Amino acid sequence: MTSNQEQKVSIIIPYYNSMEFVGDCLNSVLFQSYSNLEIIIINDGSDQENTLYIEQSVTDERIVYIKNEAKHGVAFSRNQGLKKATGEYVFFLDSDDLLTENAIEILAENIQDHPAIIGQRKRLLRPTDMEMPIEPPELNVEEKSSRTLFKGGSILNVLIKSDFIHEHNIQFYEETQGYTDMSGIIQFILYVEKLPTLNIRTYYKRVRNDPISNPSLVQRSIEERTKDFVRIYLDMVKAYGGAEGAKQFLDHLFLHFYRRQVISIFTDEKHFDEFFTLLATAVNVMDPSLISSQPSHIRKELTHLRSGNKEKFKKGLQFHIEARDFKNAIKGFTRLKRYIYKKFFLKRPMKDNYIIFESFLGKNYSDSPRNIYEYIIENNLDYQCIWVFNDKNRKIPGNAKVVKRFSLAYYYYFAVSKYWINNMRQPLHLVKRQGNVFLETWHGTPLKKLVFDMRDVYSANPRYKRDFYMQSRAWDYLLSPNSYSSEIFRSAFKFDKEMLEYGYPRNDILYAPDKEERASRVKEAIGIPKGKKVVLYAPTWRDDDFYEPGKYKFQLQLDLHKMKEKLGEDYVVALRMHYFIADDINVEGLDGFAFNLSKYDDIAELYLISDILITDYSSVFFDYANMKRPILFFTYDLEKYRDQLRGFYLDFENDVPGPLLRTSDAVIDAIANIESLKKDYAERYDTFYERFCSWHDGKSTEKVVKKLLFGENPKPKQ
Ligand code: C2G
Repeated sequence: MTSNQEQKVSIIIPYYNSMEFVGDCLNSVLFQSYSNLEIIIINDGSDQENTLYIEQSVTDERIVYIKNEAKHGVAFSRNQGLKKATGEYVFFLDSDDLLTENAIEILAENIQDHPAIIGQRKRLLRPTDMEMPIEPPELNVEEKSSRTLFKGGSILNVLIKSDFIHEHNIQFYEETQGYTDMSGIIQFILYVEKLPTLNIRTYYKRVRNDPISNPSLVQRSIEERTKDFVRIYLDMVKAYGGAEGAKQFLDHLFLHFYRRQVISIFTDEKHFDEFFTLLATAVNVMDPSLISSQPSHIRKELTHLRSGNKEKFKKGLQFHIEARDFKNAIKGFTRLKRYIYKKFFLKRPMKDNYIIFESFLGKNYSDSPRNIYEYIIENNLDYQCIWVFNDKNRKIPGNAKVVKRFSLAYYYYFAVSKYWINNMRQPLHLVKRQGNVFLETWHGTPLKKLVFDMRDVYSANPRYKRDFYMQSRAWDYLLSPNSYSSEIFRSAFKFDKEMLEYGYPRNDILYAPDKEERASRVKEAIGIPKGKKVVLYAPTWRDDDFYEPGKYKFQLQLDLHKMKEKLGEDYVVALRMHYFIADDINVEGLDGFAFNLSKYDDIAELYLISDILITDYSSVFFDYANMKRPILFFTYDLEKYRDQLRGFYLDFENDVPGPLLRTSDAVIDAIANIESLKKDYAERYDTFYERFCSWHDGKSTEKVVKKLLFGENPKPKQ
C-alpha cells in the first residue's frame, strides 16, 4: 500500500514492569507499515530487571527513552510523553498491548480534516485472538458521536492531531493511578461532536493473566479503584462540569461504574461506612434527574445514597444481591444447584466426622486420597467418608457414600463435611466455611514449571494464575514428597501455610511387604500373559495441543507394531495416557501385546506390575524411581516442550535417571539392552533417589492421617 508518510506520528508508551509483554508491543510498532514514527517510551520507575530489559530493547533510532527514578503513574508518564512529542500526530499505546501491522497507516490515511480517528480493538487472551478473518471486511469509515465512542473511558487506539492537543491543552490528571484516561478524553466531549471510526482492527488490548504478582491497573482491588474513580470524577466535574455535555458524559461514566461495581464494593462489611460516604458524595454531585431513568432497585439505592440513609441503602443493596442471585439461579439447573448450596446447604451444621475425597477431578479412585481413605477403613476409624466421582455408580471398597460431581448431593456434602481431601484444585465456587480443614495432597513432584513460576505464556485458561491463587488460599495443609518440591510449592503456589513433609501416601504401596502378590493379582485381572515382562508407557500432556480447555490431543509416536515385532517375545506394553488426554489410543491388531490402560484407576498399581517405565516430562518418574527400576525418557519434542511451552526446574539432560531417546528405534534398542543401561545409570539413579525419594518409607499415609485427624506431629523421615 502506498501512502503519504510525510507526517510524523508520536507513539507514547508508558512502561512499568511489563517486560514479559513489551517485546511484542515494540515489535508491533517497529514493523508498522507506516514508518515515520517517533516512539516515546517512558519507564515509570520499573524495577532493575525490567529496566535492564527495556534499556536493552531501545535499539531503533526512532525510539526516545525517558526514565523516571520513581513510579509516578501512567498519567504523569503520558504527560511527559506529550511534552517530548514532536510529531504531527499522537497515539497512545500501552506497553502490554499490540498494534496490527498497518494500524497507523490506515488511521493516518483516513483522518482527513478531523482532529482524531479511532480503529477497532480486540481483546487479546490467547494467540488465536490474533488470527485475522480469511476475508477481511472492506475498509469503511463511519462517523459516530464522540460520546458514544468514548463511553468506555479509554484514550487508547485513537490517532490524534497534535494541533488539537495543543489547542485544548490536553493533559492527564496525575492525582490517581487509575481512570486517568477520562481527563484525556473530556476535551473531545467538549469540542468534537463526531469522529470517524474504522471498521478494521488496529489494536489488541491484552487481558493480563497474573493479577496476583503483576496486576494491571484495572486488576487492582475494588477499593483502590473505587477511590480513584470517585476522586477523578469529582475533580473532573469541578473542572468541566459547567459545560452541560461534559457533565452529562461524566455522570454517565459514574453511573456505568456504579452499576457494574456496586455489589463488589460492598462485599466487605468493614469498608461499608467509608464507601457509603464516598459514593454518597459522588451521587450528590450527579444530576438527580438521571436517577429516575434507572431500574427501580438502582433508583432506590441512589436515592438512599443521596439522602445519606445508610440503613435503607443496606436493605436495598441486600435486595439487589438477592434478586441478582435468584435471577441468575433460575437460568438453569447448574446455577440453581449452586444457589441452593449457597442459600441452604451452607447454613446446615457442619459434621465433624465427615470427610469428602476427590482425585483427578472425579475421574478415578486413585492417588493419595485413595490411600488415606483406605487407611481410614482398614483401621476402622469412625468417620463417614464421601467420594466424588463423575460416574455415580462407581463401586469402591468400604462403605463410603458415592456422590456424582456437581450433583445436589455433591454440594450438600461439600457444605457439611469438615474435612476436604483433594489432589487437584477445587472449583472456585465451593465456599470454605469456618471450621473446614482442607488437605491438598497435590499430584506430583514438579518438573515442568508451575503457576507463578511459569512465564506469562498464553494458556488454555487466561484466568489460570488468579484462580489458582484464590483456590490455594483455602488449603490448610499441602503434602510434599521431597524438599525440592517443598521449596517449589512455596514459590509456585505462593503457599504459606503448613507443608506436611511426609512423602506421598500414594507411594506407600511401592514399599508394601505384599507388593509382589498385589502385582500378580493386578496382572491377572488385566490379562497380562504369564512370563511376559511389562513396559509401561506413561507420557504427559502438551499445553498447546487441545480440542478445548481440559481436552487435550495426543499423537502416539511410539511405533507399537515395530515394538511388537522386535520385543514381543519377552515383553508386553501397557499404555497409560494422562487424564487430560481425550484421544483414544488405537491398539488394533496388537492383541495380547499392547494394553490400553488409560482408564485404569490407579497408576501406582501399574508401576507395581511393570519392569521398565517409558515416560517423557511427566512427574510419574519421580514416583517410579522409588522402585529403583529402569526408566527411559522418550523425549522426541524436548526442546519445544522445555523451551517454549513450560520451562523446567531440573537440568533435565543431566539429572534424570535414564537415557533421553528421540525415536522408536532408540527406545526398542534401549529395551533390548536394558541390563547394560542399568549399569550405565546406576550412579545417577542413586543420586536421584536420594534427592527425590528418600522421604518415602511406606508409612506416609499413616503420618498424614495422624497429623490431619488426631493433631499428632509424627516425625518426618528426613
Ligand atoms: N498420571 C497418570 N498417567 C499419566 C501421566 C500422569 O496417571 N500418563 C498421573 C500420575 O499420578 C502423575 C500425575 O498424574 O504423577 C500428574 O501428571 P503429570 O504428567 O506430572 O502432569 P500434571 O497433571 O500436569 O502435573 O507437580 C506436578 C505437576 O503438577 C504435573
